[in-house]
Amino acid sequence: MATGADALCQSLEACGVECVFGLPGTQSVPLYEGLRRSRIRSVLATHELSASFMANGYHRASGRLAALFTIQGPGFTYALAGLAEARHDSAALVYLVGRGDSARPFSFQALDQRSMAAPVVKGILSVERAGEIPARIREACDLALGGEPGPVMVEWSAEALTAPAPAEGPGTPPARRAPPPSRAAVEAACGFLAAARRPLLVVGLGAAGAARAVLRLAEALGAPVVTSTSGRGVVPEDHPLSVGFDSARCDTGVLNELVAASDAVLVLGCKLTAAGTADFALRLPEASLVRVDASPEVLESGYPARYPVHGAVEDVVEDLVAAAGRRARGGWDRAEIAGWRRRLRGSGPVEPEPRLHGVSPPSAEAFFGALRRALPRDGILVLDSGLHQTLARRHFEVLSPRGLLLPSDFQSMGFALPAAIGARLAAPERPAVALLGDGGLRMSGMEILTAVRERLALTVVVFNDGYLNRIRLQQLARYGSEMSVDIPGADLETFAAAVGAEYAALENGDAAETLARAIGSGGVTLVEVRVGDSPAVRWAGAKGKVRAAARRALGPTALERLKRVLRRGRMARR
Ligand SMILES: Cc1ncc(C[n+]2csc(CCOP(=O)(O)OP(=O)(O)O)c2C)c(N)n1
Repeated sequence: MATGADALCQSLEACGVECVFGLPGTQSVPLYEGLRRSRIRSVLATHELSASFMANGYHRASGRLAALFTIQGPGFTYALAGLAEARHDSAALVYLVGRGDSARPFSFQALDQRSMAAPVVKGILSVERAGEIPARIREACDLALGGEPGPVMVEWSAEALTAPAPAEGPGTPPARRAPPPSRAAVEAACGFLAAARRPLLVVGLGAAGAARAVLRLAEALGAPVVTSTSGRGVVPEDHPLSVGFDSARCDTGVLNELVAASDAVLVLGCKLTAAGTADFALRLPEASLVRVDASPEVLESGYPARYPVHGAVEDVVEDLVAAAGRRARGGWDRAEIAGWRRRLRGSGPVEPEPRLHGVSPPSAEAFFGALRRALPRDGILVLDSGLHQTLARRHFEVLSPRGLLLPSDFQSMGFALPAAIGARLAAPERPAVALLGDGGLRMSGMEILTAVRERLALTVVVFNDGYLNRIRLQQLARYGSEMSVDIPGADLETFAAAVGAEYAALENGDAAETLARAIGSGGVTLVEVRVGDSPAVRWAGAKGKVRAAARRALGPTALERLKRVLRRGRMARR
C-alpha cells in the first residue's frame, strides 16, 4: 500500500521535480523510503546549507524546480540562510521539512519554524493528512515557479507521511509563470516602442527563457542592451549590441547618460535590485519606461513604468519584435553603440587588483581571458562571495544565458561549490566551473566529496591568497592595517587528494590549456591559482595608512569635509 511519503514523492515527480537535495534524519526515515521507491534522484549534501545552495544552482542553471529535504530543528536552521539566498536570488525551490511540536514547552528540536521562515520564503504550507498531499505539493510548486520565483516551505506532519495514501494520477505540466498579459497593456507598450527612435533594452534573468527572441528583438530595434548581473549572457556579451554593463566594471553615471540619450527604456524580466542598479543609482525616468515582468510586486516596486506589462517575457516578446518591425528607420548606429560600450568599460571603479600567478601578464584580466578561451560558450561559471567575484564580474565575458551564477543579492560565502553541483545536475550538457576564494573553500570545500561521489565533471578553481581578501583590501584602503582576515596555510594539493579530486596548479605553461584540460577531464579537478599582492595593492595599503593618520590628526568630520570638497572639484572638472 502506498503511503503519504510515496504520494509526496509522486506528487513532486508529477510537478516535474527530478532532483532532491538534503539530508535525512530520524523523522524523515519514511520520507526517504518514499524517495527510494520514486524516480527522483536524491543528492546527499554535507550539510543543509549546501543542499539549499545546490537547489538554488539547479534552478538558476535551468529554470527548473528542485526540492530540498531537511529535518526539523537543526536541519531547518542550517538551511535558513540558503532560503534567504534563494529568496534574494529569485531561485525557485520547494522545501519539505518536518514539523516539531512547538506548542508544548521543552519539546525536542521544536522551534516556531513558520515565524522564523516567514520573512525569507514566498509561502508556507502544511500537510496534516496524507490525502492533502497532491494538492499541497502542486500548490507549493506553482507558487515557487510563478511570478518572481522563490523558495516555498511545506511542513509535513509525521502522521501524514506514514498513513496510507492513494496513488497520484499522471502529472500535469507546471502552471504558467504568469497569466496571459492584458492585450491593452501589450498594445500600449508596443505602440510606444514602435514610435521610439532610440530604445534601450535592460535585460534580467527573467528573460533567460526567451533569450533567442530577446536577441531578435534587440537586432530588430538595433538597440543597445544592458543586463543585470544575473541577466548577463541573455544577450551574448561579444554581440555588438551588448554594452556589457556590470556595476563591478562600469560607472552607473555613464549608464545614466546612456539612459538619458534613449527615448524608450524596455526592462525585460529584471527586478532592478540594489545589486543590479548600483544601489539604486540607476535612473530610469517613468515617462519613457516599459516594463515586462511576471511578478506584479516587481512591477510595482522601485522603478514605476508608464507602460507596465504583467506577463512572462516569453509571452510578450514576439509582440515587441513585431512592433520593432513597424518602426521607421533611424536611431542608433553601431559605431555609436560601440562608443558607449568602450566608454562604459573604461568607466569602472579604479580598485587595486591583486597579482595572479600562472598567467602572463600576472593579472586578473589575463586569467579570465584564459578561462574564457578554455570554457565553451555555453559553459557556466559559478562564483562565491569575495574579491574573486568582483574580478570575474569585471573581466569575464558571459556568452550564454544562465552562464554566470552568483549569490547576487544576498552574497553568502560558501555558495559557489554547492551551487555549481546543482548546476551540473540541472544542465549536464553544459560544462561548469566553480570559482571561490580560500575562505569560501573553508566554508563548503567538503562538497567536493559530494561532487566526486555523484561522479560529476566539475572544475573547482580556488584563488589561494591566504586572506579573506575582499575584506582585507577594504581594511587596508580605510585604515592601512588588517584584522582577522588572515587564513594562511592550506595545502590544496593534499586536500584535493584527501577528497578524491584531481589537482592542477596554474604555475607555468599555458593557463588556458591547463584549465581546458581540467574542464574536459570528466571528473572533479581542483585548480589552484596563487594570488598575491600587486604594487597597486601595496600602494592602496600605504595610502590607507596616511588616511588613517590624517583622520587621527584632523578628526573624522574634518576629513569627510575635505573629501567632499575634493569630490566636488572632480565633478566640476568633468
Ligand atoms: C556567510 C558570509 N560571511 C561573511 C561574509 C563577508 N565577506 C564577504 S567577502 C569575504 C571574504 C571572502 O574571502 P575568500 O573566500 O577567501 O575570497 P577572496 O575575497 O579572498 O577572493 C567575506 C568574509 C559573507 N559575504 N558571507
